[in-house]
Amino acid sequence: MTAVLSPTLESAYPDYLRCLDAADEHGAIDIALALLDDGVPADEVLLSLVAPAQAQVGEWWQRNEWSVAQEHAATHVSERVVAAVSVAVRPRATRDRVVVACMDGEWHALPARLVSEVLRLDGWDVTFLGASVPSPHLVSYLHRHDPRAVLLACALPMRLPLAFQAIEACRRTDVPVLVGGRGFGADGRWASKLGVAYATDARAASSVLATAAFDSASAPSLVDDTEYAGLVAARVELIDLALDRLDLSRYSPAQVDATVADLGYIVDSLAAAVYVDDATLFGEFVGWLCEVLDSRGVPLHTVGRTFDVLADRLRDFPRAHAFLRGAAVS
Ligand code: B12
Repeated sequence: MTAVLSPTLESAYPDYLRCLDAADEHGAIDIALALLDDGVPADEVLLSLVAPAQAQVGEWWQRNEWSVAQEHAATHVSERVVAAVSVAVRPRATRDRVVVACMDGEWHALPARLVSEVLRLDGWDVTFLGASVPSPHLVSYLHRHDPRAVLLACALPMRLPLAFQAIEACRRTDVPVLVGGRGFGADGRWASKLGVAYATDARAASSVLATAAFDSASAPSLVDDTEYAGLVAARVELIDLALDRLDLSRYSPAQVDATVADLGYIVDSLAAAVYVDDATLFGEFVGWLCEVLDSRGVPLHTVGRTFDVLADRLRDFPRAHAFLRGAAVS
């Protein structure tokens, strides 16, 4: 990924990536603090150094150039950098209280954390609840603290139906909801389908929060969810069916586990695409899946065969059937 950075940041960026690669926590913190000393604003350090470096980490993992362990080590370093920047700057809250949370099942806490810190720098009094907050607990927290708004993060499009449930649960507390994260699509198009206010990043979130009545929600434009409900009900059966048709005799136990997980992602992404009635959600997922599998030496014809098996079973599911038939496996 090519990040567009100011000259000072530009020269620091490769060194920062090297620190992530070496899991060099102190080196990475030194780089971030030196940038602050040089007058680079803290939000710039968070959004133009830490955030693109994390996206780069994701691409290395996606292409199988980095292991999960390397990604975890790098993410830990970035978390420490965010904490160090936050301690160094210590902004004072001058604006209302807002709550930032990852929806249930969402483990990408760092993006939401970056958003929280940048909002703090902009004067908001932020409570960051972290990863995977179960909706009932979030709701009771909102009842108790009655913030100006709750910001919900979703990083994976396949989780959109669950995101909508979390949004609806929060709305019943009368606390305005603002969402963000890659899960809502690059341009937030699936947030508009769900009829919820969306911000592309933390700076945009701050502007939206400053707008009165930003969550005067438009109605969601979801088609009837009978087909989605049918897919959810058939989830286990679909995974079993696809597993039956694969020749797993030469797979190691770890490969079988990974295959089961991938089949779960396929069914969940298909169901999410049906939910928002958008073939591009499934198409983007398939592009990502093919890159992940191809870089790990999995022959892509197995994906094509799996889609045939699922499409055959899902003849009575018009949208799911069309999305499977329209998916380009390459
Ligand atoms: C670190 C990481 C993890 C860590 C997270 C740890 C942590 N403490 O956060 C762990 C190991 C848990 C993880 C798990 C998984 N991950 Co992951 N992960 C990443 C990675 C490398 C970095 C995340 C990050 O910090 N990004 C940096 C932030 C700043 O980027 P950002 O999301 O664009 O955020 C900006 C905006 O979107 C916005 N924003 C974000 N959130 C919010 C919220 C609000 C309210 C607002 C207003 C704005 C906003 O503002 C941010 C700042 O500008 C990303 C790569 C990537 N491109 O992000 C993959 C990535 C998101 N993960 C991915 C995947 C597939 C997974 C797993 C499914 C992997 C697996 N097989 O288990 C699981 C799912 C776990 C789950 N159920 O949540 C894929 C998603 C692919 C896709 N097309 O859906 C990615 C893109 C990697 C890749 N290139 O393939 N992951």
